[in-house]
Amino acid sequence: MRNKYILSAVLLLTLFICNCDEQKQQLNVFTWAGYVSDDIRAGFEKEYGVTVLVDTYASNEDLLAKLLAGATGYDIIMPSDYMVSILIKQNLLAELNRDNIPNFQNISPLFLGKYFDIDNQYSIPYTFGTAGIAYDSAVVTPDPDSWAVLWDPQYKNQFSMLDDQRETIGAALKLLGYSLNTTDPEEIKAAKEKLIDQKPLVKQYKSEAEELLIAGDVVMAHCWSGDAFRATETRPTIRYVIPKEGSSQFIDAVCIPKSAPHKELAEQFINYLLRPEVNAKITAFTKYGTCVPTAKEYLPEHLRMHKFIYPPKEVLDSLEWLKDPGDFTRHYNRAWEEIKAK
Ligand code: N2P
Repeated sequence: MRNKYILSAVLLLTLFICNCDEQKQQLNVFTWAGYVSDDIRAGFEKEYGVTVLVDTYASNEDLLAKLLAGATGYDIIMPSDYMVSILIKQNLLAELNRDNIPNFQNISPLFLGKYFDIDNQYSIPYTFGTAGIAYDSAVVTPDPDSWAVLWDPQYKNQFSMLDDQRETIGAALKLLGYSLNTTDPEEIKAAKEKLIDQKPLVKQYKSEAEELLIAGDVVMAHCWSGDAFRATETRPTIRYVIPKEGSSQFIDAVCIPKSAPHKELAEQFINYLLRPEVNAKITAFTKYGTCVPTAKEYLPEHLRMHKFIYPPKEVLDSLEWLKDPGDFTRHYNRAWEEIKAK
């Protein structure tokens, strides 16, 4: 009799465990490469008893294309500023329930109320950074200070450009002295021609440029600040410059798509990311800036004020935010298609 009891207890327990396992929620994160580390993921999984799956994209336009094509499985996405505006306009984002995100109060006001989501109804800031040129100072001499170095034939096949239409057309626009957000078809045409001229020199268009730099596949890369910073850890001769003609700056945000299967869990994840000690891990891993001032207490000294993250004022003054060009986007799209097709 006693054995019978034990047996049924064991059976019940097994059923219970299996059932829990079946019900284990899965949080699907769609983000940039190198943005969510294993320990951030694992920390949340452990605490919430869920699974976190991370998938990556190379550009904001890739993310948009996926969502417009009807991808519905994602709970968390990380668009940049101008793409947040576009996704809001396309009605693709869910409104955030702040009751589930009490750590919202940890965010510095400096990163809130931006043009792309004035009341932060749909987005919270994740990181910030710039685009520029990473180069191996042991090979590329003298230290470049202009986008023009990416048109120098002596570096043929030794550098990469971002696989990102706004950034890469943006680099050519800046070299020509134009705005990143031009709506003048002539200026777009000039930038397109510049990039078509450059194409025979380019080894690869790749957004995960740190991989090429670390492997030594390129000695120079058009890339984002944090990725350059990460590359320096393996190759200390790598430096990063924001060209004198100016460049882009960005805030990458965390948003929840309207179609998210696990909205509340996604909000809990956002809240977790905003804990100072977790947010510090984001900066320590991504090498992009933190929007949570108290996270700095958990950061090693060299990451608190690093020049890759905090450029000097005169450099900051030369930076532009990418903006949604509205209907004019089709000119950027077409130029990019033509460049890639050449
Ligand atoms: C990180 C890419 C940074 C995203 N690998 C730039 N918005």
